[in-house]
Amino acid sequence: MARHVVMFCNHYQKEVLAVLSAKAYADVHPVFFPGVCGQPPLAWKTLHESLLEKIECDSVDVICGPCISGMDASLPGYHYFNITGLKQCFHMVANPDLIDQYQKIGCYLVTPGWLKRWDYFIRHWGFDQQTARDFFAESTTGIHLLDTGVDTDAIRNLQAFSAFVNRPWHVTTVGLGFLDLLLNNIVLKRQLAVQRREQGRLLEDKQRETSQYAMSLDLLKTLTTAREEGEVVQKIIEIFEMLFAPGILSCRMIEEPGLESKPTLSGNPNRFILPISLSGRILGQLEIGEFQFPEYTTQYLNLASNILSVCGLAIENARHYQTMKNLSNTDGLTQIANRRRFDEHLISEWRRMGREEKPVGIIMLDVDLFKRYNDYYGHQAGDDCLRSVAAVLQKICRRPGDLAARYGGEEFVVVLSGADDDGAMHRAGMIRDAVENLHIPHADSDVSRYVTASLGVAARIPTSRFSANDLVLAADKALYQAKMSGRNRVVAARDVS
Ligand code: GH3
Ligand code: MG
Ligand code: MG
Repeated sequence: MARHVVMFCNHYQKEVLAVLSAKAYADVHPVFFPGVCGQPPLAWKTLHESLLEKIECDSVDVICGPCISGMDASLPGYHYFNITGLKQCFHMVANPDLIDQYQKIGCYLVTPGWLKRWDYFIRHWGFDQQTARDFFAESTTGIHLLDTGVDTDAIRNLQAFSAFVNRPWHVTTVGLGFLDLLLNNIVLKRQLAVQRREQGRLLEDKQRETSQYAMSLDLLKTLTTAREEGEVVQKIIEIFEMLFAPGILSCRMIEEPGLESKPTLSGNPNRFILPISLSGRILGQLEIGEFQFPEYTTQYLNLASNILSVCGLAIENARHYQTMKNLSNTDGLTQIANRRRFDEHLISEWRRMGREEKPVGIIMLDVDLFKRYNDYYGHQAGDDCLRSVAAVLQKICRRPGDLAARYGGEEFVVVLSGADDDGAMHRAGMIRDAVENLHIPHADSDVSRYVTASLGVAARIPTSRFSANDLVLAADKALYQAKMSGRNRVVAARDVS
C-alpha cells in the first residue's frame, strides 16, 4: 500500500510517535508542522511546499486545531486527502467535554509539548514577567497540565511556568488513549476509502469490459452480412475503431494461410500485431496501437483476441463464398467466364456505359467447321482446341470492363466496354488472326489448313430503344453473315442489312 502521511503539530510529536510505535501501521508516515499557539495561523500553501512536496505519498491526513489557514478539502495529486479540523488541539488528547469543563472554571490548559517551549511563547507574545503575571492573574485561575505521560520533564516545566506567571498548577493524566483512538480512526477511515476506491475501480473496469463485450457482439453481427473479403476487412477495421479508438490501425490479409502466432510487439511498445486466425491457421494480421486509454491496453488486447477469432471465421466464410462465386461464374472446360457471368457483366456494363453515354462493343465468335474437327481429331482434341481459343480471347481482354466468356459449345463472346464499331472491329481482327496463328491443324477444313473462327461485331451507345439483348442479336446476325460469306472472317453488324 502506498504511503499515508499524517500531519500533526510538533507540540504532539512525542505523543504521536509513541502511539505509532506501539501500532503496526506500516504505511503511516508522520509529518510535523511547527506549533504556533497564540500566533497567526500557518498558511497551508507554505506548509505544503515545505513539508509535503518532497514526500512520496498518495494519501494525506491533516489533524489540527485552528492553527492552519487556507486548506482546501481537495488536494490535486493525492488519491486521498482528509482534514480533521478540531476546535482546539487539546481535543487530540482529551475528551472535548472535559476540556470545556476546565476552561469554564478558568484553567489555562497546557500540554507537555507546549510546556517545553513556554518561555519562548511568553517572549514571543511580548510579555515580561510582570505583564505575564498580570495577564494570567486576570484571565486564569491556574495552569492545568493535560499530562500524556510521554515527557518526564513535563511536571518540572509546569512548575517553572507556573512560578513564572505566579499561578497555581494542576495535573490531569490523560494518557495516550484518546490520541490512540483518534489515530486508529483516521487510519481505518483512509484504508476504507482506499478499498472503496479500489473496488469502485474494479467494478468500473468490469462494467466497461461487459459493455465492450456487448458492443463487440453487436458489431460482430454486422460481419455476418458481409460477403466479400474486402467488405469483411472494412468492417473489421470499423469494429476496432469503434471499440478502441486506436491511433494505429491496419489490417493485412494473407492469401496463403500461415502458421499460428502469438500477439507481438512491433518495435513500438504501444503498437501490436495480432493474428487473425482460424483453427490455428493465420489468415491475416491486424496492427493496432496507441490506444486512446493506454491504461486499458491489456484488457483491449484480450478483447481484441476474442473478436479476432470471430473475424477469422468471417474471413474464411468470405473466401468460401468467393470460391463458390468463382466456380459458378467460370466455365469448367476453358476456365474463362461462363454464360451466366457474361449475362451479368453485359447488363452492368450496359448500364454503366449508358450513364456515361459511351458505346459497348461485343464480338461473337464461332469456331469454323468444328463438328468436322471433332469428327476428325476426336472430342479430346476438340476440347484442347476450345481451351486454346479461350486463351486467345482471355489474352486480348486486358482492359477493365472487358470480358471474354464461353457462350456455349464452340461459341464465345467478348464484351468490350467503351469500344465503338471501329475499335471492336480492330480487336475482332486481332482475334481472328490470333486464332488462325495458333496453327492448330484442321485437315478437314475447306477454309484453311488450320482451325479458324468467324466473328460478328456490334457496338452501340446504350439507349432505352436498344437493349443489351439487341446488341447480342446484332452481333449474332453479323456472325451468321460471316459464316455465310465464307467463314474465317469478321463482319460488322453495321454492314449487315
Ligand atoms: P460452323 O462452321 O457452321 O460453325 O460449323 P460447326 O461444325 O462448327 O457447327 P456445328 O454447330 O454444326 O457444330 C458444332 C460442334 O461443336 C458440334 C459439337 O460436337 C461441338 N462441340 C460443342 N461443344 C463442344 C465441347 O465442349 N467439346 C468438344 N470437343 N466439342 C464441342
Ligand atoms: Mg456453332
Ligand atoms: Mg462452328
